[in-house]
Amino acid sequence: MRKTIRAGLVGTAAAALLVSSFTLNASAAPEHTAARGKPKPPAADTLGGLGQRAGLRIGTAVDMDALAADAPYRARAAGEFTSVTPENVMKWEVVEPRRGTYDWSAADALVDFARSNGQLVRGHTLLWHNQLPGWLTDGDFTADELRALLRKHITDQASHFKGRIWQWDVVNEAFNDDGTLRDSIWLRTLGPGYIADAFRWAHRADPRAKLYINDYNIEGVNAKSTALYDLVTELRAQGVPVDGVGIQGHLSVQYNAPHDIAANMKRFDDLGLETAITEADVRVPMPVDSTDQEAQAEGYDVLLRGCLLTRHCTDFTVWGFTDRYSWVPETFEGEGAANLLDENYGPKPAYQALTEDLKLAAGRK
Ligand code: 9MR
Repeated sequence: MRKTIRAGLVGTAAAALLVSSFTLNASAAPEHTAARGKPKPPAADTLGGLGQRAGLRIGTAVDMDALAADAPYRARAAGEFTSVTPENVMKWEVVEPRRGTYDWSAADALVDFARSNGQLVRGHTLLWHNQLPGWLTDGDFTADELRALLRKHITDQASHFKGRIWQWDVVNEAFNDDGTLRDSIWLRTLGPGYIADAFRWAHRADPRAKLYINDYNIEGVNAKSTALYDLVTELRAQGVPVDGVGIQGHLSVQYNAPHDIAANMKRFDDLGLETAITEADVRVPMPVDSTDQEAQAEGYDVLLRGCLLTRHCTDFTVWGFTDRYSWVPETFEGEGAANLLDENYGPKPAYQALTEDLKLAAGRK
């Protein structure tokens, strides 16, 4: 199966597209941020090193508890990737556990880690319906009060990290799968204009950060991705500072891989927007067998190739890199093993698949 896919890629117009997209991707990383780190080139045979040759950042979500406690995790996070995303520590409930009292310590630690390893940071996330502090969700705020709180949160957080964040996931998961806007505290109280406001506030606080809208189940062309497309078209027409679309990429081998991802990403690219794969993982029913692992490799491969075939796809981030630490088993009963490396850091076929894709891409640059 995988051989067929690869042969298809090489043998079609896709190969020609690869050549042009890699040249352009090379200019996608912001020089101002990269130059300020202590750039330490990643080893040539790592995902990050291969990605660099292909003109693309390869990132991971980072679990700060694992980073503190587990030396092999730390070494891999530092050495394999060229961008990082905090898995949890930039979320509102973590940074402002009590109203008016900020705790940036864990998030600052990640930014420092990234800087010392020459990595860029994807900030995640300024506005979400989940992981909000209790004082906010339990508070009985008027619309004016809530709007002021949101504005302050976005302004304070983006200002705190000003100049140190490459891309912000400004708005996360605003849509339902049917393309309607999600019923959240924000939509209910502030109306749909909260999305444009969030981008404007973030841009004012950190004008050089690239501002993304991020969601799941928008890999292929469907009702949700089309609604998001319509929204960003409108926002751009109104001059709202939205720079990119983040496609999370949480897949399961129980569903078809999104083979139309490149066509979907192209329509955002054609609007002049950047794109990124921001949270890739591919879960499997447990216990895992080799067929599942091949299907998993195909899932990762489809996601990465979507990015490689898209001119301004800037980054491919996995949501964790080892099965030792993953959100999946707690959320999907009976599923797991969603990452590139097993619990003992052994590479799976999916890791190999990404390596091959990047080598092909780098060789064509
Ligand atoms: O991986 C995160 C997990 O540790 C948290 O418990 C969870 C809480 O909702 O959020 C997970 O990360 C999510 C991300 O922030 C947004 N997209 C979906 C991710 C997986 O749920």
